[in-house]
Amino acid sequence: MKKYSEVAKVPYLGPESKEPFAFKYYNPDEVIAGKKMREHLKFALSYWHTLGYCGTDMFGGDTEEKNFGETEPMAIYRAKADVAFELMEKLSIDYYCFHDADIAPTGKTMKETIDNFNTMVDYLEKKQKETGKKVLWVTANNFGDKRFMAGAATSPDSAAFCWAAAKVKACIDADIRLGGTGYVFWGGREGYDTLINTDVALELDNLARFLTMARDYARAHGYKGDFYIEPKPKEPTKHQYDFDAATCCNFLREHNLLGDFKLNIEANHATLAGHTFQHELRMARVNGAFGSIDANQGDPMLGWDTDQFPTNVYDTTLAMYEVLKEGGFTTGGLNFDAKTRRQSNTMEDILLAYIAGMDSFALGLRLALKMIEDGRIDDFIKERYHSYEEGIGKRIVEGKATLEECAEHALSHPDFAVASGRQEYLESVLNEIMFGK
Ligand code: XUL
Ligand code: CO
Repeated sequence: MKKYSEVAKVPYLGPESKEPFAFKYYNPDEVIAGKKMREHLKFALSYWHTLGYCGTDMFGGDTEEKNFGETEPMAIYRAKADVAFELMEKLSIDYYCFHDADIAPTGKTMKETIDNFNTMVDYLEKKQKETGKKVLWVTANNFGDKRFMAGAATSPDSAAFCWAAAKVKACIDADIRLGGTGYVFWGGREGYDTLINTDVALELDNLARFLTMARDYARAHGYKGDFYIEPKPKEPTKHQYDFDAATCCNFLREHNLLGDFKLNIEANHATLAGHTFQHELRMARVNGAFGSIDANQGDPMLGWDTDQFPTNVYDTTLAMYEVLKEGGFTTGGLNFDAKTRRQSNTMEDILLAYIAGMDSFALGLRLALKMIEDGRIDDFIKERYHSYEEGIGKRIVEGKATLEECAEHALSHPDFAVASGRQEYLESVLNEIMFGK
């Protein structure tokens, strides 16, 4: 197998190819359904996993090294940026996403940390100009530092709330400078471990106050993009307030934030909440809150966030079906919030993991288009609800029918049988679409 340094740019060689460092399904400039694949998919590199994570787990330390030959802190972070852009180039990835803490070293004081951050934002801006790569979204790491051990916006200590505000302000400034179209809030420790020490009502109201302040600051400074909440039910806290898509939408609606705020749906967070990835995407869509995707997958045998590169093509197909039904991404895209396994500890593995994830979504896109063109599934759903297109059903949907009228309908009409849902048949149709010739 080739070395990382020997791979200049990963080519598209098609499904017949056996070359490991080649795309089999992702052909970035191929136009399908009126758009280039790179525009349908809007892939993004996650800075934290790709340039930060070194294989540590609960029972053991690093298995790889990501200082890229440097020893001085700022030089290390410049080297990480160089490798990020090199990887995007090799992989034909157009976007990247980062936390403040991913791109620059933490200083001794908040001021020094923000100065380091701004110096690295300058560096990234220069690299963007040289390469044409873009920021998909920025976020603040308001969960790693011990000051956030009890939360950031939902901390019992207002000093932590303000510390978080300083970091979000710097990140919004960076997002605006770098031309990002999204800003993410993942409530890493916005939740609780036990109710016997927690004022839930105050914490939730403070979370809304924090998001409102951030929105108002960003809009006043010319930010035109979307804000996204990223739902996750648990980990690191026992219970996180942004449990799932439906919970987040209710919270955003209650606090008049829906519209400015949408959702960033992560596959592994969906499964931790006891939902499918497609369910979370659908819930975001029906609430008018579909924004962006953190592409990864969990392990059904493990109850934590394993952040694996997505390779389950059923999931990527049904996810891309939701994206296509939504009319595609606007501000959002597919960010690989995914890391290589602890034992996949080389730079070659990072390339191979991205190729696997990108190809799985590219194949998902091709198959989702096939599903829509085939039409049997959409037609079945339409037909299943046809009783709402005429008579009493139509009056119900139009909001004209009363309870008395519906009751009268039941009394004055013959008995009826609900038609079969045909689940097994439809599953076989999906298999035929996915695996048939
Ligand atoms: C954590 C997670 C984060 C967010 C950004 O589970 O998904 O990486 O995407 O803070
Ligand atoms: Co995520």
